[in-house]
Amino acid sequence: MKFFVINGPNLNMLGVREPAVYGSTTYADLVALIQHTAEELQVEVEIVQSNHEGTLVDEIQRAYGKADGIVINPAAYTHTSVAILDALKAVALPAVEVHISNVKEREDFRQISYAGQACFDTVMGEGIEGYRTAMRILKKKLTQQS
Ligand code: CA2
Repeated sequence: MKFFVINGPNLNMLGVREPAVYGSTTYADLVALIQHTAEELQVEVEIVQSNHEGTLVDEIQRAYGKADGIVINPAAYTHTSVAILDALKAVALPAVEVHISNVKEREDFRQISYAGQACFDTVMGEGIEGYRTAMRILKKKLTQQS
């Protein structure tokens, strides 16, 4: 079983700025957490991060035929990108949306999630631990399917 974990713009800045919102752990720490979780769950994982909408669309398309499911934090593109929503719909892989912060308690402009409309579950407000939760949820879903 293989997962793609896809991260959107500015998540590479984790731990560098805004620790009150996103915590003080770095992007490298997040990558290590995802890899460790993949080992625990006995799944393969490919982790990607891009600041560019088109690259994120390319990565979602690349998952098609290569991965069994996707965990995605589209970051700011969550709230703007129909292209990412369409890509997730196009590949039709089981996908879980994850957000480090609790977006429900933030600004009005964060209240819409386009990508979330193509995901079967959303995890938010758990900090980077939310990626572990999202990966567990995805593994459970794929195990139930097979
Ligand atoms: O809570 C999340 O995971 C978000 O997807 C993070 C996005 C934000 O636009 C979404 O509304 C919610 C922002 C990611 C930017 O990450 C930074 C990390 C460190 C310093 C500055 C930004």
